[in-house]
Amino acid sequence: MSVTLYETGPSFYSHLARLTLVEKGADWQSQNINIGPVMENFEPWYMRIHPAGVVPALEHNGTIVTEAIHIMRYVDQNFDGPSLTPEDPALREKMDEWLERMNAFPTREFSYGVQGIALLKPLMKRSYDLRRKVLRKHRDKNPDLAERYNARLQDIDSWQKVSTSPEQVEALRQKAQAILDDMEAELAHGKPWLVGESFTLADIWMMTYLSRLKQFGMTHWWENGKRPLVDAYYQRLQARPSFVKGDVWVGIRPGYMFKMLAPFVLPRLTVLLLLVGGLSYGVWWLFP
Ligand SMILES: N[C@@H](CCC(=O)N[C@@H](CS)C(=O)NCC(=O)O)C(=O)O
Repeated sequence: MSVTLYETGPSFYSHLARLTLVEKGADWQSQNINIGPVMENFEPWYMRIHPAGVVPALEHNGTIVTEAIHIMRYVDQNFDGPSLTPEDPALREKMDEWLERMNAFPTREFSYGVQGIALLKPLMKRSYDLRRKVLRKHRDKNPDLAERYNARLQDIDSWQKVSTSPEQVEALRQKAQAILDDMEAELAHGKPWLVGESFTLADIWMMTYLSRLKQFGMTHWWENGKRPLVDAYYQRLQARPSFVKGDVWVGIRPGYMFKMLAPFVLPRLTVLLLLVGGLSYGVWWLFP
């Protein structure tokens, strides 16, 4: 059996796929796709695997599955290991409702929006512009993929529009907290997991969601008695072996970030140093 997950460490949606594979006890290979400024995800070979050029994508014996929510369900249904979907139809419906709701929450816009403060703002603007530049370059060289690249260009416009609008970002903050309120209410039923006695795909989503909020310094939304059931629930989630095995991120890792940025930054830095060196030599030669 061949199972490859195209993913990258810090990516929210990669976490969902990775954790599902880990919870199933699957054997799989990870292929890292650098979604940093080198934008490996926009390269034509990857756009042929994933039409939107995002991670994750799963390849299972020649079948490609994209979209984290589909990958989670696909892995749960097609792989050995404990079921991550409740047997009881009412509970299954509840799990599905949570999954759909979380999938509809624009994590990407929220993530860029809440980080889009002061110093980071110019960097983020540059990151959207860089994406457009790379997408146009690939589109012009690969006419067979033009539709995919154009769709992605439109997507970048709407991503930037939402995540740079203070009103829309504030609305997302409210929405993110409303999710926590409903989680707290759900957990008040006294069950250990979100939809009952057994751990499901919905819990995998929450493990990822709460960790992302932690990464953004938002644990005060549930700690110190603010939402005590969510607090205890997150502790149970963190105690699962998959939390470590699935490599859940709860903060920025400078070493990893350096590796992600290096293929973009180092060649440019080398050219810059050579130019400065050449120029200095020229000045010294002309005006000894
Ligand atoms: N709807 C997609 C979203 C995937 C997504 O947004 N992935 C992000 C990383 S978390 C990505 O690849 N971003 C790179 C980019 O958009 O350029 C899914 O559920 O899989």
